[in-house]
Amino acid sequence: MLTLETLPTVMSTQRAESLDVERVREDFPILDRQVGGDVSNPGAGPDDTTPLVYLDNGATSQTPERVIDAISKYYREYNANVHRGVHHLSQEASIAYEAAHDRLAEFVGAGGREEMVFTKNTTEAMNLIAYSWGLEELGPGDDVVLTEMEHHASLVTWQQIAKRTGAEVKYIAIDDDGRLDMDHARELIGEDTEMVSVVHVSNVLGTVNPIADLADLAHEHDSYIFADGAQAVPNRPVDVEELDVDFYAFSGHKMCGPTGIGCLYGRKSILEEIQPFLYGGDMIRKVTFEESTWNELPWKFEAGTPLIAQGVALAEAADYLEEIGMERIQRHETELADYAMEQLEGFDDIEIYGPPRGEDRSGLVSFNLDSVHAHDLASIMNDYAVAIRAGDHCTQPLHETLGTAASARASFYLYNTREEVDTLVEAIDSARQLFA
Ligand code: C6P
Repeated sequence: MLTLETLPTVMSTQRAESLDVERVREDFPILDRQVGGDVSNPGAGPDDTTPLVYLDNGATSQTPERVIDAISKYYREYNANVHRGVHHLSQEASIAYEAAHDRLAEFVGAGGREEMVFTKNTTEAMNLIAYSWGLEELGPGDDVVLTEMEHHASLVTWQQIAKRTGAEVKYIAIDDDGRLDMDHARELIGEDTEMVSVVHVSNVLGTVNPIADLADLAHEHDSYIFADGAQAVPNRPVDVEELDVDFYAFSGHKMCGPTGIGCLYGRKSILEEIQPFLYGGDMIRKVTFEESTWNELPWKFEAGTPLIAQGVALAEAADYLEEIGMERIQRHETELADYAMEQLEGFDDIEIYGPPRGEDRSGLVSFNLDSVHAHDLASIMNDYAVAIRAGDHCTQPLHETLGTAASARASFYLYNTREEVDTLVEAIDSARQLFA
């Protein structure tokens, strides 16, 4: 019998259970694809003969059947605009859309739907706060503290807002292993700091940053903190209240959801105070020829017809991931990255970026092979039907710090296997021999 005494043991046994990858793979129709033929006509064609090995999950993840079904069900059964009609379909769509906010709020530990704004993606969430809060509040003498490992979504946005307001952007340095230099963080975050904007998990280094410690530092100096969770929410449990952040952003398309939707968590007391980002329908309460007042949260920040199909599908994705278990996904992904690193470390002409194997790092590996440009390497990988990403990964300043213009990156997710890592390593070895 399950008693209070045995419950923790049962739960920890469940947590320890590994993920049944073959079972998970059945949920993703695209993983059956073969590739290699003509690319001008998207979809499987007769010349596609090599089984796909998809290792570009940091760019976008694949979509399980039940999320695809949720999109299809919306369009087949209750497609209507929300908050605008008393007719049956509009009511169904409104209820589902609002419930999707509740679901995503719960998924990341937010207080409720008032704290969960749907945006186009992480980038738009970042711009929303930068424009709504930053343009109003920042001025000469104020600092915005970022890190050297920020994605352009954060770096370019704050850089531009700083130029327009006279504020200064400062960057916390990284050490040789790609971790944040926390002494430098303590030096930079001070009385003049108004915003600390930091990536939770680096999309290049795999570093998992100490967000709660940075939040403490920021709050000690009456600064806000914004964490970019684009590479964190898909693959680890995230609780914004535990992290004690003021803002937190992530994208649906990296967590088994559709493209075109992202989420912004914002502390209710702040969202209530700041101005809207976009103006128009649905975000207003009362409009006269002279004045307008704003709708309640979160609709104040969702102008125009919102992302209805995407919202309900993203809620389905959250259900899917949680049923599998975020801790289990995190462990699986980390094990794959570990296994890949272990093998790549065996080649002395490969440089791997980020913290050493075995540390808390996410399930991606960025690297360079001495003799081969990252783009050429990705192109050879493609001949093996292995999808990886090459380039600066929207982190040009970080790559400058790393002393390279580009890197290759394999990023793993819940449906990847050790055999796929073996294929990756074999393909890299072939590239080496080709260019030797
Ligand atoms: N990184 C990658 O391949 P959007 O494009 O708005 O959904 O996400 C932007 C973004 C913000 N922060 C981090 C840490 C990210 O990794 C990304 C997206 C993709 O690494 C595309 S550049």
